Amino acid sequence: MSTPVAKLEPTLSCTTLDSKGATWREWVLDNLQRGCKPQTMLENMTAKVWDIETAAQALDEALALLKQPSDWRSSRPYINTPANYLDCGDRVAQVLFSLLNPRIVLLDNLLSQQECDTLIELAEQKGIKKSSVVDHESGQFVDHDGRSSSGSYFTRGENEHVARIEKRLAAISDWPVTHAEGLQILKYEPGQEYRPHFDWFDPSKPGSAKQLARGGQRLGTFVLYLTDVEAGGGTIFPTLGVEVCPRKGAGVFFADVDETGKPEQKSLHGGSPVIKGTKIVATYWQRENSY
Ligand SMILES: O=C(O)CCC(=O)C(=O)O
Repeated sequence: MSTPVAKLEPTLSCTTLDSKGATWREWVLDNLQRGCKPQTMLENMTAKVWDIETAAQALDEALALLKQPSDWRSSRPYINTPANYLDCGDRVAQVLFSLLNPRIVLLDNLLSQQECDTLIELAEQKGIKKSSVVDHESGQFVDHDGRSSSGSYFTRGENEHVARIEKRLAAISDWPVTHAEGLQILKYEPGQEYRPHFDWFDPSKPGSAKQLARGGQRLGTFVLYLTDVEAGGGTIFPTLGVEVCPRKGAGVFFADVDETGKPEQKSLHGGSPVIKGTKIVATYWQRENSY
């Protein structure tokens, strides 16, 4: 027989666990005591009245109450924003916007103006070519109508400049620098865009196997803005109705997977057409495993 819920240390704060009433509290505690997996319970809870962050918090509170291990959350890059300024190790960025679910954080002053210019110069020295996309069926890089930008790739740690920026991004998102692809530079002239897409690889598509075999799933994305853009060129999240306007030195981070590690449907995003000016961004993708 399970321990009666009333006998569990009532002094522990369970604000979130209690927020949907006694029946939910009992359901959560009872199922955890029976050995149900928190991830499965999270799915059941979010299919009913809970939103994912609150449900996850309620599960954490219940696990603490039951003195059960609390390491059930999927491990993924995550930016904590306890204050409006974020110490990046070698500089301080300012938090301008933060969304919990899906996790999106907009940071200003992530790169200095000089760092942006140097990254562009280094990319131009390598050569900027028409961008491609990964074909879901074949796993090959192919041209695509939805992506009219041009770009260039750095390998991870290719030079000191790139390595310093990667180290900073890894530090603020608490994710190893080894678990990431090299920076990708994208350049958009007026009229060019990147239509809405997901950065995660769809495990059900044959072409994803090749991508997933090296480094596993993409878990988090940074888009770093290397230029100011006069009009257009925002990073759009159509499902959320959110648009991030480019600003030189700023960067947006978003999670590609949810709390349970599943592809985040709300991470649908794209680069809207540039109307006036030139938009140049650096994209940094963080992987599940060493890449
Ligand atoms: O250009 C942007 O704002 C977004 C870039 C993007 O969607 C990507 O690189 O996956």
